[in-house]
Amino acid sequence: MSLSVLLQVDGDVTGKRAFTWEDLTAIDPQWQIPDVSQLGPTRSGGAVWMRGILEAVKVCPEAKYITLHSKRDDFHASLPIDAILDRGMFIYRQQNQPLAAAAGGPIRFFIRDHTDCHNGEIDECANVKYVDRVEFSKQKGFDNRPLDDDAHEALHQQETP
Ligand SMILES: Nc1nc2c(c(=O)[nH]1)N[C@H]1C(S)=C(S)[C@@H](COP(=O)(O)O)O[C@H]1N2
Ligand SMILES: [Mo]
Repeated sequence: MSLSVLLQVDGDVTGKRAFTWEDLTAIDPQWQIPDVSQLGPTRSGGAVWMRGILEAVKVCPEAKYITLHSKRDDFHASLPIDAILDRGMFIYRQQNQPLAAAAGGPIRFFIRDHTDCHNGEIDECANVKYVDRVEFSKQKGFDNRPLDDDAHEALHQQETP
């Protein structure tokens, strides 16, 4: 197991932190989801609820948005915390291994009961893959999800399997 940082968490938090894979596994069991396929048949692996991360970094009460950043392919989504507090999770493991890139790993954000692509703010497009940084802020942060069908189609064309 490596000690490399997988997830940087910053912004309006009092406990800015960098998480290794081991740090994620050490988050309190009450926030761990051993098998996400129990929540929805389309996903597999183990996750940690977003709330566990919020607690670990002590998010400021003024923070209203969570922005999920993927440097790997420059993809970003910014979402209202309240709307997803009980639905957002970070999928980070396959049994005792880090999540594979083919599954959006090492860390993939996932929202239970999301809507279809561009059907509201909490849509399938917000399930950001390869998340390496999470930022909390008072105002909405950077978001470059595709806005229409053409932009969406172009994005999927450039995605590497
Ligand atoms: N990093 C990253 N995450 C991403 C995307 C992307 O291009 N890059 N596409 C988004 C879009 S538009 C959708 S619909 C879903 C698709 O998830 P899937 O490939 O697991 O079906 O991932 C989202 N997460
Ligand atoms: Mo999408």
